[in-house]
Amino acid sequence: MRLVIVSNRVTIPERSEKAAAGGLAVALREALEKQGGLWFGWSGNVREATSAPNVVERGNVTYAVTDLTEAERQSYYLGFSNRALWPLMHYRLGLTEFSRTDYAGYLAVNRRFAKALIGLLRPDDIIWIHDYHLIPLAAELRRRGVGNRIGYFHHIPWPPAEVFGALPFASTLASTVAAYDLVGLQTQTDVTNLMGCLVAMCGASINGSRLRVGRRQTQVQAFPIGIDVEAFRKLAAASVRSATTPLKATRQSLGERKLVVGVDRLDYSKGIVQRLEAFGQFLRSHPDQRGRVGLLQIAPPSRSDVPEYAELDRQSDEVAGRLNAALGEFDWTPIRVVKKAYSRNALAGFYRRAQVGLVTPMRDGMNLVAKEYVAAQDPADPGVLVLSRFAGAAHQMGEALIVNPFDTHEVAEAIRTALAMPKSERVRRFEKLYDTIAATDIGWWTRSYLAVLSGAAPLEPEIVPGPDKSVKLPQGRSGSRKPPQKPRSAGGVPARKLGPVGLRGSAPAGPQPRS
Ligand code: GDG
Repeated sequence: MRLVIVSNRVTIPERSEKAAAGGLAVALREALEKQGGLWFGWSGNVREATSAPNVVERGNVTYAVTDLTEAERQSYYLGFSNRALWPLMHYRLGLTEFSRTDYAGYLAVNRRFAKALIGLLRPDDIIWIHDYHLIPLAAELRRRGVGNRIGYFHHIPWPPAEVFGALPFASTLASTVAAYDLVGLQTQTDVTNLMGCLVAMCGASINGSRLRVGRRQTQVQAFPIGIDVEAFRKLAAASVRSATTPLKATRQSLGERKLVVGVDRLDYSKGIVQRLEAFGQFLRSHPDQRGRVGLLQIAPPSRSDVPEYAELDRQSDEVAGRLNAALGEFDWTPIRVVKKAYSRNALAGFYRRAQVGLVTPMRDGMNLVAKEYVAAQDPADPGVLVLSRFAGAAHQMGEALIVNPFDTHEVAEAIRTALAMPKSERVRRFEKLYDTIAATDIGWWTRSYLAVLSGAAPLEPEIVPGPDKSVKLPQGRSGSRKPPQKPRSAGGVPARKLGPVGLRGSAPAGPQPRS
């Protein structure tokens, strides 16, 4: 039985590993290589006209990628996904830009992906769809008669109904969630919010972790994503002996000085500007620390075609420049912001060298950097994690110094507390954090999710509701509700019930997140 993963962006790996800046990409590649199967999605390329997917084999993984037209990239990716859904899901209504053309493009690409995927599916495939770009994909597959088990994992937060409801057509989009057999979210808070949206907007009823809309039943559950803890621990331990350029140069340039590290895509959800301000506040409140500690912020650029990201790029330069000018010395630069991606080896080395890991997103689904920082520490002399209470990771990692990223003074004081923390206390906190992330690592996450998906309740021959009649979409895509069709299976083969996918472990093992 094959595993089929679908995600917005698929990078066909080169023979040699390259630096990758996306948490989703890093996590999924690790998961699929262990399991084997098919990975379908956007190639990242833009073409005048789209054609059949390009299929490439790499070991036990088949990659099937399709290009987007420029109009699709604008509406589906940059527009609806990244200017409407991303800010909305991160509770940033002020940044949410809705356009009907973008929404129509988003639905159209999901339809096109569904059509292309159907040609590649086998009747007993188990399908795992990832992230907010593809929320309506299962509804499109079901509409075309796909009866396979289909799961969805939502990597980013899901906001409460009061926030989600600000999106035009919110109830239409929410209703498509009911096409899945299993919906995974990062935390119990996200589960509660999603269920609240479906109850308020689609008249769903809830029975424990099951949600019923019409005749369809969907399991909704938290699966906090993890990292490959053991691999990261080894990388970091090896970095101590590394003679490669960035690490050697860091050792030389820092000398005895302490290091605070931040690693994030350049994204407004990550709180980078607020973090720089907090570090400046820490140096103002504790002048004795000037010259003794520096902040290294690694921030590879991301989505730079979206205006809000270009603005963040400018703003972070401005704030770092202002603070360095006000607080620096001729032989000491307090803040270094480096806007490029480093290898995983180099990152592991930066984490290991840093006395403080500063992970202060304004809102984050999970945040893998928090887990990577802990995995990279020297167990005999570990650093301290300062973690935003609004990161999903805070639900599991209560032994970090938990802060409110909106409170500059609180973050500044947490940096001071972390730098001054006695070794015994650092070791105590580290050991608990390490145990937690090791028990819920990437292998646990994949096994737990797939065990539940493969054992989900039998599918019902039901087509989820189509878009509202009232919805008038541009380009003649009115989305009028069609009568339910008789389900067909993919490729004309009769759909049949699926058994377990033969994965190790049963559902769901290991510690559950604290809510
Ligand atoms: C989404 C959700 C959720 C960063 N810079 C470099 C680099 N990275 C890697 C990190 C980490 C990953 O990127 C970032 O992961 P995050 O979890 O922090 O954030 P998102 O990219 O926003 O991911 C998030 C995640 O999905 C998984 O579900 O946790 O909440 O927003 O692995 O190390 N990697 C390399 N060079 C860099 O310069 N090699």
